Amino acid sequence: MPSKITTLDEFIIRRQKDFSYATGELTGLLRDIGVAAKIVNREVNRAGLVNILGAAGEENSHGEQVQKLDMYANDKLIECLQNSGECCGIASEENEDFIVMPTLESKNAKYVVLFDPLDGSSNIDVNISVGTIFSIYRRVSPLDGPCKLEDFLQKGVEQVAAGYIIYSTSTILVYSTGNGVNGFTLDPSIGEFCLSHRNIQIPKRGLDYSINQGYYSKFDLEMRRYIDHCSDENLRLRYIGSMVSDIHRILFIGGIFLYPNTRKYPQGKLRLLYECNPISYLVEQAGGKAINTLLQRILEIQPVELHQRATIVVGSPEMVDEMKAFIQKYSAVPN
Ligand code: AHM
Ligand code: MG
Repeated sequence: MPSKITTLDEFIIRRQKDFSYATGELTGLLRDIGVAAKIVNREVNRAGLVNILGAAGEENSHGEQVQKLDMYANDKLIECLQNSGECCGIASEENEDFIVMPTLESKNAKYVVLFDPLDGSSNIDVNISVGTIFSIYRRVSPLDGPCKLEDFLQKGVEQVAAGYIIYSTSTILVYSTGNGVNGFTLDPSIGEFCLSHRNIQIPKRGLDYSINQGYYSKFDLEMRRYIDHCSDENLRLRYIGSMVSDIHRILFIGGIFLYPNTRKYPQGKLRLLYECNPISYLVEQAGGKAINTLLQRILEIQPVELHQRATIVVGSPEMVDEMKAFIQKYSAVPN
């Protein structure tokens, strides 16, 4: 007899009961994100029809302006989160400043949501998987006023939920509320995310390393030594150039992902709030580790600005520890 399907909505409602203080707001937010993900998924799947439907910046056959997909995803997420009034503010990689949500009289929204609407979006034109990354915090400013910058500049350890959606051969939503990591695959025939990967555990080590090795000569000595070591160990280099996709693979079969400082990006390229923190939270929840190249735990870095960048070394715990030893041995920076 086939086992009963659990939809994302059923799962989050069931999980809500695990939190004695839960009021349903967080549940509502996760559902909003699930709805936005379905809309973005539809559009990502139609991206190949761009010649028929019109390229970004042009008019389509209906005489409407066609948006770039990352801006489209950004708008849809904001729209879905705004409709339910469950959050008091939003910060997006695509917006310079944070957005204060109009407060609904009936609600005293106490969460802020941060996201990268379409990570790796340069890959869309060549049909390579991309993703949406999100992160949720409880506000720290007084409930009776608009949200403030300090609500967004919280350490990653304060996240109450984080996750991503990968738009690939199938569309999968992976999230955690601090009690393990679960994955839900979108069944297009019924339009529902269904529980498909329960309690994801990252293997202690894997056979792959993931880094843009094209920048080898621009990396610091310890990074070059580590890459040489990976090669000596016959590890497989796997780098998609779409962080969500690389992390998704690592969560299931193990491995390590690195985006260190380069000459072009002395602080690293990836954003602390929209990319590094939510991914690090998920990986830690699955039993992995995440540090920067100064050996600080990513989730303990105090953010000072919304679009702050960070270096990152994340993945299977034993591999991150091994990388750490290379930094300790070869880095010119005392740590
Ligand atoms: P984006 O947010 O502008 O898409 O940039 C983030 C992406 C990551 O998904 C990916 O890991 C990285 O940039 C690739 O950068 P690079 O081309 O320098 O290797
Ligand atoms: Mg991004």
